[in-house]
Amino acid sequence: ETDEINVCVTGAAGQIGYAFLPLLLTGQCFGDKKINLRLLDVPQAESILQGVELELQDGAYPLLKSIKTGSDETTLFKDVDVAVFIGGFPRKPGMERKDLLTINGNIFKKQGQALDTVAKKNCKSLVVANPANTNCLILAETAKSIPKQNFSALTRLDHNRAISQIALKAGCSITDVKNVIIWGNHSTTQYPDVNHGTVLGKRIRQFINDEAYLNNAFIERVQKRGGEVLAARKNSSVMSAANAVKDHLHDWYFGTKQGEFVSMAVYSDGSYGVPNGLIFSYPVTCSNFNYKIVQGLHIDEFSKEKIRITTEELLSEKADAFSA
Ligand code: NAX
Repeated sequence: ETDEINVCVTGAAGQIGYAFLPLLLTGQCFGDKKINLRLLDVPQAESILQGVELELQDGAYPLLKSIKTGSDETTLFKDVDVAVFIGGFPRKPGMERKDLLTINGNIFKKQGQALDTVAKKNCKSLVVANPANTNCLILAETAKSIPKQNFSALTRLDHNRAISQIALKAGCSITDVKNVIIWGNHSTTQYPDVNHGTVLGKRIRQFINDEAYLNNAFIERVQKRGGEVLAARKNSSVMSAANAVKDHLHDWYFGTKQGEFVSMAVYSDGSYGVPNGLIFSYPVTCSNFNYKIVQGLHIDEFSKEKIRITTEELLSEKADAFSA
């Protein structure tokens, strides 16, 4: 156990990267570990990356031990402990989902090969770039020498959105709300589930006492929150996404609190009837940079149907991505 950690951020010239790096470098993910930072982006973004590097110097972060920037995965993934995959190809107007899956699939195959070859074998990966679950699956399937449990995709933003909506509705503070779950895909088919959560120690359904809201408006609002932000801000969710990346890494590394769980999209092991080999958002507990899928939760018929819908979508994304 050294006091340094090698972290690579891809898409580091982009928006989420810009908002995330200050959180990383002020110790909010890995405490007071010194960070050897690697920033990867495409060659066309080289000058922007250099600009980011200048600002990182000007931040005078005591935790920033070294910086490398560039567009070559094999150089930048060398000996990494943690890789955060924010870089990807955005959906353009008129583009089919399948084309998006194929383009990003190729990016994640290339990066998976590099990770497989040069990263540490216990390297942990977090995929943010969309379609996040399927990109992560391709990465995990390509980087075969790294255990599947080391790969995750971000659904923490959805999880945080769900907690926040419940806190607003209940008129209580964020820390009073515990154990909401995001199941499935980071997309509008995700299922935000309140059945196992509490507000001030009382079941969410009892505390809020509004079935119509919890079964409809709440779910839809969380599923479509990205669109709501986009419409209002005329730009995507960046600040909140970066914050969720920080929360995901922090809790994975330092662990979740006793009796509490968070949502992470991870390699499915058949839990809750989800087929093996999907990157699926589950309730997890963490300790020491490991997670466990929470077992034994009772899933009612309403929830089963919601979980089935998001599973179907992930299966079809997988079929499209792997048919290319
Ligand atoms: P930006 O377009 O600002 O940044 C993306 C960056 O990735 C660009 O600098 C681009 O040059 C770079 N890039 C493209 N291909 C690359 C490659 N092969 N290797 C390295 N870098 C590459 O997007 P931003 O707003 O930062 O969003 C980044 C990604 O996060 C998008 O895919 C977005 O859809 C996804 N999101 C995922 C969320 C989640 O909860 N999982 C929420 C927020 C966000 O929508």
